[in-house]
Amino acid sequence: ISALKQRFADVIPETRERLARLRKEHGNKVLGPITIEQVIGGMRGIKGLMTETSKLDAFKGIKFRGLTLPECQVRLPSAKREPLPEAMFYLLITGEVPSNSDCDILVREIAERSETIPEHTVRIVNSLPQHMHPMNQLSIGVLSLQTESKFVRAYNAGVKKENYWEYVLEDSLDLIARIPRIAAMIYRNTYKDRRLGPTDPSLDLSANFSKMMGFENEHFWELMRLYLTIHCDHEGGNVSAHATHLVGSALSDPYLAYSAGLNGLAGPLHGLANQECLKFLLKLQEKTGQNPTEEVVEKFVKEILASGQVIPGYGHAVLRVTDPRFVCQMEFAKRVMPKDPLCKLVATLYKVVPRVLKEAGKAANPYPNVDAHSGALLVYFGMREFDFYTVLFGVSRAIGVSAGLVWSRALGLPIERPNSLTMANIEEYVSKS
Ligand code: FAM
Repeated sequence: ISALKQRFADVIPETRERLARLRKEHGNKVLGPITIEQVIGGMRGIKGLMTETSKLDAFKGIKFRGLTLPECQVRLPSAKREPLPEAMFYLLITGEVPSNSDCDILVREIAERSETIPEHTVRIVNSLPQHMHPMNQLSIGVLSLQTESKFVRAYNAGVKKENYWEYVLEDSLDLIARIPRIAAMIYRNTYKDRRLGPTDPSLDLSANFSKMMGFENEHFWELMRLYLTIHCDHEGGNVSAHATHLVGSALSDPYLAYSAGLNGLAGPLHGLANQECLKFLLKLQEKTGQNPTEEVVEKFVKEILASGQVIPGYGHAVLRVTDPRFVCQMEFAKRVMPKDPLCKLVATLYKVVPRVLKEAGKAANPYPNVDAHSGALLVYFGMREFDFYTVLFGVSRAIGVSAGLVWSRALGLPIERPNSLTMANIEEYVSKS
């Protein structure tokens, strides 16, 4: 039994007790009102989900098990400097920062699990047409892995509810280990020569993922470690996390559940936004040249706003400060590629856009989000295929949402079934109140 599984098994009883106490002593307390506007408006702000892995703070950004991103960068084990996504999974599952040796065991375990991919998955992914969006290919690939689900086998064999988590954890580890290989196959099939780069069993998930895609630059491996760590989780209400949780609540296995999450991530208002950001940057560069002044950039930004479009990469539904995930990518750029014109353009936009958006007075948050930077970093290393960027996001998000699934099963959370109303129901309620 691995350190991760043992540690998780240790913390489950006390967490179950906490939950039971909360339910028993406070179960009928009211957490907040629900307005009709919220019911119509995408349930914004309704406190209606319990997610253990992370919590978004409007001013500090995402907290993973209580740790801010800068704290994670300092405390999580690394291969060189950036935190390892494997360490993040350990943190999300156990609530504790792993020791270097426990993290190493997990890195090795995931590397071993990544070696085996069913033959039919390889055949299915290789048969997909090149013009199919990489996100659709990823979702199909993940779904095809479902034949391997240990949870399904255990469930059919009648395993007890209190032990579901063990098999969901097994499936999650397999999924996290295998999804990079599927993503790399999609990258090579869609844009390159269909041959995967060689892996090295002594390396971590991010390095091998990069190698399979054909990136041998070790700075790119570091970028992947950072990228896969910072995109993994953003509390429970976002579309990919919520969709995964919802489908998992029907006791669909992690492959079925995450495939659903990926389908949500593929939407332009969610994960696809990062490719929009890069398009915007390239358009700006094309129009204004390599090193435009702040004045020139400001003019361009104002024109975009005047034409009724949004500035991609800026604003957020919850955050009210610069996204710390933007900040750490900007720091990476300053360290690794200080002279890169596209990253400099990102920095110039950062000086200009918040001021312009504040002046315009509409956006609740005029600061950049995670998507404002990632494309420029990837382009620097030669990954210009921006249709693929959301797949990277998907590889990362598997870590957070499967940790969420493991917790949901460990706590025995029930099937999700909110009440829905017709417009007539609401009108009737209003007429009586
Ligand atoms: N540029 C121009 N106007 C903006 C804006 C931006 N970047 N962000 C918000 N606004 C406008 C918004 O369109 C709305 O105008 P209307 O009242 O005319 O509809 C007004 O400001 C109030 O919106 P809000 O309350 O500040 O934002 P929301 O919570 O409704 O929406 C976002 C949040 C992220 C969808 C929105 O800020 C946006 O469209 N940003 C640009 C696209 C983007 O960067 N998406 C990435 C999101 C990312 F975090 C992710 O999920 N991957």
